[in-house]
Amino acid sequence: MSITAEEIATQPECWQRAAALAPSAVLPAPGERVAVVGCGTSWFMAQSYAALRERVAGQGVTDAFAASEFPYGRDYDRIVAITRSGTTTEVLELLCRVRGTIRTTAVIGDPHTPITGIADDLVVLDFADEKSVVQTRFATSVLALLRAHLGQDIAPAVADARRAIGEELPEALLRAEQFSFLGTGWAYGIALEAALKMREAACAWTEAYPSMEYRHGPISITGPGRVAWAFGGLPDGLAADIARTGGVLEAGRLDPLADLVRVQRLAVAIAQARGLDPDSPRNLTRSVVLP
Ligand code: F1P
Repeated sequence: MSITAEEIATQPECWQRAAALAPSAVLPAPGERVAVVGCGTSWFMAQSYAALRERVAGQGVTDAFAASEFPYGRDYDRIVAITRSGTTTEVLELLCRVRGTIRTTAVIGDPHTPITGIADDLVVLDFADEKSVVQTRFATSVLALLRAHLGQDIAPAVADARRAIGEELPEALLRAEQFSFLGTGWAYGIALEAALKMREAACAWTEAYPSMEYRHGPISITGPGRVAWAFGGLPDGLAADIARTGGVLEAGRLDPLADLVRVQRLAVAIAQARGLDPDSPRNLTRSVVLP
């Protein structure tokens, strides 16, 4: 079994441990104006959290940015930086630049990295850190923590994750040529992460869109042997539109975070079927550290 697959299987326990940190974690209070930043997978978790905090929990303005695209000069009360490694150059540069002007909280996996001396507050999820280059359990544990901190009960998601780990993956998904991942609200960040996971681990052809944007062009890609995978339900009429393309519709019955676990497993399975090693993804390193 690959290390990635082993780490994927530990997610239900990791999510429970992460959620248990919520009461003591230094994270945004209701009403704060917040920017959430990260790179790659961490940026997508930032997008999901931003949508949940502002639009579901009603806790105030919450924007998400790739660390390299942060709009300096905006008036935020706090920046939350998500970074497993604590070494990603763009994140460190951003935190250094705003130091002393905006309060910063770093949610990290490795507590022995430079970020610990730069961020004002730390939330350490070292139990969810990974040997794998490709992120799975750290990212989802961060979102479990943040959801719990917003007052969500993550027990149903944990139960769904157990199902996601135990269930067989459908043959039609294992054989598919292309995947379009869809989601609305916080599930859009999950769709983006699903697409990235499949690219990183399996070099698969994937795309991701807000569900209602999919009709505005991307649906032209879907057809026989190709998959449209919706997280957290489908807007009215979209299932029929996908059926007309002849493509395979995968409409999640699980919590979107747990459905992402199925995508992670699928990425590992497809990588192995293609003779790739999911523990050594092509052209990737654990973090991007620029000179
Ligand atoms: C972020 C990240 C990963 C990606 C790649 C490079 O790392 O972009 O999401 O898979 O391996 O690094 P981090 O800042 O969360 O450590």
